[in-house]
Amino acid sequence: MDQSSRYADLTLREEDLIAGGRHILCAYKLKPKPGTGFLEAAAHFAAESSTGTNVEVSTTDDFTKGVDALVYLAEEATEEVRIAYPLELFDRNITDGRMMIVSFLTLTIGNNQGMGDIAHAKMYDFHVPRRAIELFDGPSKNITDLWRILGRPVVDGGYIAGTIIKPKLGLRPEPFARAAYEFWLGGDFIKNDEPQGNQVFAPLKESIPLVYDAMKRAMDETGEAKLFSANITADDHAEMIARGEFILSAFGPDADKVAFLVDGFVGGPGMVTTARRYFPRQFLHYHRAGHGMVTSPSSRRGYTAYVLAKMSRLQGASGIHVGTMGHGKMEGAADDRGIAYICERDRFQGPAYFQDWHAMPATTPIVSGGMNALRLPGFFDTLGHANIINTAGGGAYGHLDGPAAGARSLRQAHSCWEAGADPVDWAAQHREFARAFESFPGDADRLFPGWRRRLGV
Ligand code: RUB
Repeated sequence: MDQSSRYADLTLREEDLIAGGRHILCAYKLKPKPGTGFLEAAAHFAAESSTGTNVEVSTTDDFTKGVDALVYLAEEATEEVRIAYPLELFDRNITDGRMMIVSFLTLTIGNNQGMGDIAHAKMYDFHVPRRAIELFDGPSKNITDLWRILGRPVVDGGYIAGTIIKPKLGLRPEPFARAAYEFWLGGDFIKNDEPQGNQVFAPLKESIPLVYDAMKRAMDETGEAKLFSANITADDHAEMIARGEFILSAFGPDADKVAFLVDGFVGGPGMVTTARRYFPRQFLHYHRAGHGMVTSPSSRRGYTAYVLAKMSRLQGASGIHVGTMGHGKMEGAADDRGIAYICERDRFQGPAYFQDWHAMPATTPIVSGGMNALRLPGFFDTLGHANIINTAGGGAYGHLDGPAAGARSLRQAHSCWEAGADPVDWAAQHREFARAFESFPGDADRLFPGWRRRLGV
């Protein structure tokens, strides 16, 4: 059944929809299955994503038609489909009238993902009007709060050198805490790797007090504040809260130095909001393991990493992983910069829509995945600044001289970039950075040919 007479209105102008402020707009790349017309498929997609189904139903009335999602742009040659969703369609909390990302997803990227007449469709951008921004929690904390704790300027406070405790799994509480202590001697921020929680060989109630002890010793020795991002991911929100409360009480007077890590993609929006609402005074660290199954450019379904990051800011992530823009081990390229910019800027022109955040606080880009000191200067060039949290697991624990040296090599890489210096010249004057060349010789050969001769290695 062709529903385009009801679910498409190509006379609607995007600038009017944005100025009206009554719709969420979504941009997709969509391909119908053979035998279905492009506009027909797009209209069916909009119907399934709002008030309709594949047939007319007798219960539809005039009010219903007033909240239809409408295709307002359909361009077969570019597979471009844009849909306007009236704000009224989206579910609201009974407790406080606020909007929820789960409802946004259920409608805009829900049943429409499995339709028989659609070969594939992927959302690559969306626009939220000011009213919707008012109705989402947004971040309560971000890098500004971490800079304050670290005693830095609260504007442009700079690079936060971090790591992920490695190995990913298999450390018992004492070696785990020792690994944390050693990194903190040279760096700022440590996160649990995302599978680390309450394994039988490393019970959380044993590990966390030892980690706090390690933090205190490292703070005493360095005279610097330190930060720990503790994983509270769990299926059950009561378990998340129990973990969070235990961790806060274990860190006692230094609980402000604790962030909570949640695996927001596999755990879903409910998990993120549990952390955001129950622990609004902690930095909410959104880890996105698993996202590649939908966000990868090889996937023609789901949504992009840009969309994921933008949703995370609405939900209230203090920071989210934004990839490494082609410099690390995970999939990515230089034009992924927008993933960081939509999180951190007040306004940004995305791939389809210009978004004004109307002063919603920023979400901090977290840069992670295969990073080490040698890769950082190039990364900062690509991003254009260094106001990020970087977690380098292998890049710290894989340093030949151990994690404290690994951490220092990261800081030296940052100061090299800040000084605009040639990295090999910088290495000649900075031992830990130089030893990073020997620790990661494959990267050194690729990025800095001739380094062995110049450093006399
Ligand atoms: C990093 C690591 C992180 C990834 C996730 O370890 O395993 O979980 O960063 O990817 P290492 P992303 O530093 O040893 O590579 O940050 O792209 O979501």
